[in-house]
Amino acid sequence: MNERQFQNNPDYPATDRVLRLVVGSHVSSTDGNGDMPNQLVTLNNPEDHPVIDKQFTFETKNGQWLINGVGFEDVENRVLAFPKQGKVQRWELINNSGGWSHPIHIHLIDFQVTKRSGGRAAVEPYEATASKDVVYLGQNEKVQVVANFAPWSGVYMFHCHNLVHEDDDMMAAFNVSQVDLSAFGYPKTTSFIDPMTPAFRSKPGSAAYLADIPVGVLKRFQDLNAYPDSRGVENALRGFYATATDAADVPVSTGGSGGGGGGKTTLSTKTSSSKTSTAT
Ligand SMILES: [Cu+2]
Repeated sequence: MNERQFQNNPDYPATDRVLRLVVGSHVSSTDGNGDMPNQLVTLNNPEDHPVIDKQFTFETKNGQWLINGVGFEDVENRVLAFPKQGKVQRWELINNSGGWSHPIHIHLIDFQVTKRSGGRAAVEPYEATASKDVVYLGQNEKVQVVANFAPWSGVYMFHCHNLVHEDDDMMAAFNVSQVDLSAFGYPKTTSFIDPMTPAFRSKPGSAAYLADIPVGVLKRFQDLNAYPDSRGVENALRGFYATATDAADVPVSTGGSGGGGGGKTTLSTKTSSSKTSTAT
């Protein structure tokens, strides 16, 4: 059964069961509703970057689903890209198969879908008007995506989001190099992805600390005043990354030992640790 005829995807028993949101004409409560903004946010697209930095072919070989011949269990080789923190890269995603398609999900970044050749040979309207973190790589298609690899350094996954494919074993990783934050008083080994960094480590649950959360901790976050000007924060980050020194020689800490200075694992080489730190 394939009544909807979306490429080669069969209809399963609940394919057509989706959540439907119904916008009614009667409003029973306006609690929590702010004013509609006069203008919706403009897309924060990455700068123009025509060079293809990486090509990834999604294929099946010997009963496995692989990316450039690598599966996620191949811990020695699964880090396939090393973008620099805060820099723009263009990736080309390739599917030479006429029998399979792959929804490709890239962690950390929001990307701009800029080109599709082969297959449907066009960027869909819904892709052109939004930032995406999944792109549909259809049969015999090549898709180009452009992204700013920010704001965090560290190791992140990218994979096919078809469960059968990602579980066996169409998943790999990329390692975003760190920038040098020592000018801001952070040791060179500080990684903001590391939950064991002392400044961000969980604290003992004393009564005094718990009492400080609503009046002290939350107020400090509020006083950062980051969200009223998110675009300003993004622009400040871009300005910083434009001149920041790459600190790729500094190992990204996985925090594995629990010690402040320990647990450092070099993940920027091919002999990466199996304890790869990943985002959700
Ligand atoms: Cu797939």
